Amino acid sequence: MKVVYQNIINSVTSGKKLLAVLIDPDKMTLKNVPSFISKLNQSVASHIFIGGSTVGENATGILVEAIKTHTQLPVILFPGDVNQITNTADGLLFLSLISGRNPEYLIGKHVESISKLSKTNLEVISTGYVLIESGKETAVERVTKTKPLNNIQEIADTVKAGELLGMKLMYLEAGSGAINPISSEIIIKVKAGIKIPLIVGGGIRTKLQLELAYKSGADLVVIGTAFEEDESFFDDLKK
Ligand code: 1GP
Repeated sequence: MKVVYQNIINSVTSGKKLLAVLIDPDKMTLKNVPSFISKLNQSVASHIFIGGSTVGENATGILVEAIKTHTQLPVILFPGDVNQITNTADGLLFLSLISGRNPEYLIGKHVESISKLSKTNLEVISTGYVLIESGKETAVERVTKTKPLNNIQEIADTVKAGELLGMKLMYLEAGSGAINPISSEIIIKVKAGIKIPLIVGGGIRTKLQLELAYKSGADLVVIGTAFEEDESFFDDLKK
């Protein structure tokens, strides 16, 4: 059953905030999966996102299978490339990098992915992906050869254009390990202009920063690096 998106909408409607833990297949060993997921299960995390900028062939499928034997939480692909598509997940963020002007990441990879996607049963969720300036060059910037946005009106207009194009989710990305998370000012401005759920990620390392993102209007926050660097962060986020 394809319920991932509907469940996000239901949470947003009822005012429930969501947290996705991002796992990079390049950085997670299969041996560490049981203990990592056990801590994750005891936290307020509501989703697991899987993806990275440079992941080897087949690594994603094997990792998702292992994770799914330890949790009931939805596992969503957040792919850096077409080779990260695997049928073992529940859904896929079909990301278009609308902050950039590289046709490969606006539509090219999407066309390339169709033969693979059509052999899966994944729930495909159209998502506008907006890279925001955060203090240092990020992997997304390097891989996609696009520049992040820093003008607040341009950010808000980009997001609105994505919504009007029919995108179902909007993802404000500061980049993995960003020095500065997306500012409250940007989140507030963007949220005021759209009706679709807003995802915010990049550089969030503390409970305070997480709560600030929620307060500013993020519906779903994504955190990866903070858990990679120190799994005891799960203790701050217990159910
Ligand atoms: C990266 O937004 C995600 O794509 C999460 O970022 O790793 O900095 O938490 P962090």
